[in-house]
Amino acid sequence: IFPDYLAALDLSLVGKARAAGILDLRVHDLRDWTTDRHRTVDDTPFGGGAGMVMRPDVWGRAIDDVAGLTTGTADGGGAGAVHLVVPTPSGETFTQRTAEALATEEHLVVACGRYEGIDARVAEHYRSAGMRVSELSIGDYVLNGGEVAALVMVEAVGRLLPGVVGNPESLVEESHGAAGLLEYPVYTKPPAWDDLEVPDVLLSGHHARIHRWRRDQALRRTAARRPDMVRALAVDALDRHDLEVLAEAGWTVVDGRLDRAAHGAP
Ligand code: JQB
Repeated sequence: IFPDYLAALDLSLVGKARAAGILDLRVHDLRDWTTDRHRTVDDTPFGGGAGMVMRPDVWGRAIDDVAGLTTGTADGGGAGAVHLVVPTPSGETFTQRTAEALATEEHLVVACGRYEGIDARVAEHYRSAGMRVSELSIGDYVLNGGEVAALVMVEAVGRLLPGVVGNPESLVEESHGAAGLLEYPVYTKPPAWDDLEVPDVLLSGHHARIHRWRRDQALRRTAARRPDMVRALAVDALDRHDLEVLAEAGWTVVDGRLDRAAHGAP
């Protein structure tokens, strides 16, 4: 019901991909599928409670049309040709893995709700019709509607499409990040800014030392910021030096898994 919220999709990388014909992206207004004078999309929740819920009948007409399920409309693949994505705070977490999976899909429909969300029968109905339906959350915080989540998902998925990110090497480097570490810190000119200098090793031209320094930094950052990622590391993919860096950062191997090193006496 807030199509203007998605105007940002005309800008940036995704906007360029659309202009280049790599991506066909359309924004719709749910109220186009209302039938009453007030263009109503919501009603009170059965069972009581605060707020309003979006009506399944309006959403059903909208999704049938947009997904091309109405006889005589485009696509022709039926429900199986479309993957319906529903941003919701109660969904499974949208991650880079989710983005990679969605990037292989031919046709995504993203249903942006408002109020207390969309009547649960909508997801149920399209699953029963053979459509893949993913109820996804972009993280553990509360938004007022699905539009911002849709922007996040479209950007994350769109940049994985061949030809969207200018330099495919940046995608390769990130998939190293998918090997389970945060990225190392980056620097550019000037080499001295106020009293802050770029670390000497990066100006040295010693590629092996630069590589080791960056890995150390990635390990230290991950150890300090993301204990969940440290615990998920495969210990046999770490070398002796990695384990030394992690030990300095307070992590030790216990029963083949990384764990926070014990402090002081028991
Ligand atoms: C309505 C949304 C998010 C879509 C994602 C995320 O539905 C609600 N339930 C409880 C509180 C607030 C709402 C409002 N709301 C549609 C809708 C919130 C998505 C959302 C989301 N994806 N937080 N909130 N990570």
